[in-house]
Amino acid sequence: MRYFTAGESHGPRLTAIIEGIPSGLSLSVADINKELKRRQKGYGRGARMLIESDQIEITSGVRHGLTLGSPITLTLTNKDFDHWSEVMAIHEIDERKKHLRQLTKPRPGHADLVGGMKYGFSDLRNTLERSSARETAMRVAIGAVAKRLLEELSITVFHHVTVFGGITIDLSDDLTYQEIKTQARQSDLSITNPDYETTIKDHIDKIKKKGDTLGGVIETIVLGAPAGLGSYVQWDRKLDGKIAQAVLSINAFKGVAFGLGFETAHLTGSQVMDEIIWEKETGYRRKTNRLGGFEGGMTNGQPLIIKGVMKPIPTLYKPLMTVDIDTHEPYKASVERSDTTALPAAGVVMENVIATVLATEILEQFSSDNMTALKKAFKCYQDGLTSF
Ligand code: EPS
Repeated sequence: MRYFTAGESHGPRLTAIIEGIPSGLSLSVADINKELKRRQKGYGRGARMLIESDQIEITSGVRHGLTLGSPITLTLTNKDFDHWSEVMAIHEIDERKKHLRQLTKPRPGHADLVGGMKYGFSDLRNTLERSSARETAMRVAIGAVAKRLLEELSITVFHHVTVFGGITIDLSDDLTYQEIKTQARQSDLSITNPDYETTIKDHIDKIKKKGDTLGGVIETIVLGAPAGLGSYVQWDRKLDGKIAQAVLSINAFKGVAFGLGFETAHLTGSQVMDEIIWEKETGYRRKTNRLGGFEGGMTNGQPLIIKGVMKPIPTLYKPLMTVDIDTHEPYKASVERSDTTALPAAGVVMENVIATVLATEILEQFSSDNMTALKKAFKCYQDGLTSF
């Protein structure tokens, strides 16, 4: 399975082509739209989300509700393009209008300056438009297709926010995975403890008034992944490495960790490893899951626990200092309409990029042209694990 995304934030539309999904997977516009809708929610977003109501169009690869095994084309219209049709016109425009929404004061922390230096732009909007997190809408759409495939194999992916703008959410030890999933989904902060809702929302409101932004930590959990996805035999086949790359490719993500992650630096080996047990019905299991479901770059059959840290959004209404690229004079950075925080939305993106990596890995390991063959190969492999 492979894919590409294309499209600028305020351009006419976003597009993706996915190749390698087997035939016979049930897939509808509604399957994708429900994920897109989740990404648009969340407390702290800016006005853009009031303009967009993302609705996918599938223009190839699906017939009568089932995939054909041929490339799947997805398109998403940017409604906001109606307000940007001249600024983002594909055709030549009047020289006098080229300054419309021109960006010459790069925002620290964004791709603006380096992108401009690298591609030789006098208008940094040329960088901003593609580096914008708008692109993640399409990665969620692709992930929704991947999730459909994973669902057929009884693998589920969900997330919750564990640190919101510096506030750590105490997680009750008694919460089941199902409760984590449903509680986070009910919360517009993606948190599992309602006691924190008011405090965090007040915090977001205060930060917004100050013209500043917030980041945090998101934990994504995968249930149902069998042992042995990925491989230790070559560096680039390690699945935790592939997931780390995908998570770090999400706009504003600065770190990723598995299980106890960075905490392991403060612990001894006996406090970190997961003891092995065996039972006839289930085969091998672990007493604990401190390593987050990975050993030797392979899944070990435990739930996958993946944490990602998102920096605060770099577009600030109270801007930091920068340098104007026309004059080289110090200036306040450009102020673009933006969000105070997009942490809950980023959680949906994180779920979906991880789902995409897992689906890709499964299709590599159990290469199948149709879903019946895939399910059979997958089941046979799982049976082999239980009887090992
Ligand atoms: C973004 C800036 C804002 C966000 C945008 C990401 O867009 P605008 O400049 O149009 O207000 O709303 O996110 C989305 C459009 C989206 O769909 O998530 C940025 O600079 O990254």
